[in-house]
Amino acid sequence: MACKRGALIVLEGVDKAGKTTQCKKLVQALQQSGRPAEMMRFPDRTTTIGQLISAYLEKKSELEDHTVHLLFSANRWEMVPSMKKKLEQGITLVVDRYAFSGAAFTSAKPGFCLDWCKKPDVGLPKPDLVMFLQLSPSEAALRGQFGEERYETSVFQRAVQHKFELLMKDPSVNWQVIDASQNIEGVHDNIMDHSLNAINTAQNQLLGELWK
Ligand code: NYM
Repeated sequence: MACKRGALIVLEGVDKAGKTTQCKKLVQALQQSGRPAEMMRFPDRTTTIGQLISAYLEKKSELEDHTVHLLFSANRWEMVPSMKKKLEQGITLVVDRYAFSGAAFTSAKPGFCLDWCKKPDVGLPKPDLVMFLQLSPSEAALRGQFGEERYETSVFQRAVQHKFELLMKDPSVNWQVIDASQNIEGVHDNIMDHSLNAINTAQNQLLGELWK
């Protein structure tokens, strides 16, 4: 019998919500419990496309807004063959940001509608679970200054939060909101519970297509 597929698990949220810390802890906990798991992140800055994106985020280059949006999407599509292969091998993928960040960040710019922003990512592997790490702007501010990269201002992050709220209204995606204001272990326990459920359910389901 073919082995059971892994689950595609995504963590989303505004900056400083603790996504990267929680992704690492989740992968470690899954591995320790004997479940094969690997972490991925978008943008993946290691590819040729990812390097263009990275230079843009670091303000070392300028890119037209539609162009960079399509590059973020292309950076996901270029990873699809290896993602599918790993999932088929029974590896659970824990992903730090995905198409939801893509749509939320670009549509927070003037002149972009959410619908256009979602289009390039239609048909990507559909996550079995998307956890949104919820943190109020005032709590995020307590976690220190924003960095120097593009988009790292509180005004822009509020606009992004609003776009995420619109995306979360879509019942075709398995959204779970996680209270990210708890301590690291509390947040982790919550994330682990949801992830174990998703892994069990995904085993018996085909991988879906996002927003299709
Ligand atoms: N970002 C991330 C986008 O604008 N579009 C996308 O599709 C993705 C995946 O890039 N501010 C933005 C969100 C972040 C930045 O930051 C990447 P980090 O710290 O590498 O997650």
